[in-house]
Amino acid sequence: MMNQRLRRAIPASPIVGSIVALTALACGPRMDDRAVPDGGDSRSPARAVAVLHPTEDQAASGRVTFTPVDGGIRVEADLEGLSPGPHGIHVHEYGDCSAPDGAAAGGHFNPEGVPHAGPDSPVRHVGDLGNLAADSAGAAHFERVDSEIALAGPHSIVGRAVIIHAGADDLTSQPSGAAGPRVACGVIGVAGP
Ligand SMILES: [Cu+2]
Ligand SMILES: [Zn+2]
Repeated sequence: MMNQRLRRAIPASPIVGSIVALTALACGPRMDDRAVPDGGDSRSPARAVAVLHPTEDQAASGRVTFTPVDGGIRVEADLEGLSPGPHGIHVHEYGDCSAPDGAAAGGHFNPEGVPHAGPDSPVRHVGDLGNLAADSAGAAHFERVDSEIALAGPHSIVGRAVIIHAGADDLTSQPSGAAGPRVACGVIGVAGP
């Protein structure tokens, strides 16, 4: 309205025309608000979190956080309700924990299409985080700085799922380390401050 009135009042002024054009630019979408061409999001959240719930007939639950640090993403997991010993921990492809056995989360997150391996192997699934160790009470704390996973771009784990397995990941068997059934599942989302 205001712009139209200005144009009518001073129809020949190039200065007003420039101001109108600049105002339109300033009010339009900013570059960093636009989605990147691959449909992802160029902005990295400050932190991501997954709250893990037990699959059917299981008791494992906990929380995993993902925080950007020098050298990668710090992964910190705290679980309880596990059987004592090692348990495979992976990021799986889909953020879907709806199936009773956790199967809807799909296979390991593997955007590069490479074989399964251990977390320190130079070639591995992005989702291959190895094993965490539960104590005699069934509690586990896991911590690792990982250089493959990311919170933005093609290796982004946001919107996917963390799965904990009944057994150990042997870090070699294909396609998923023979870690056994899925005992806990949690969707990875953007964490609050
Ligand atoms: Cu897994
Ligand atoms: Zn894998």
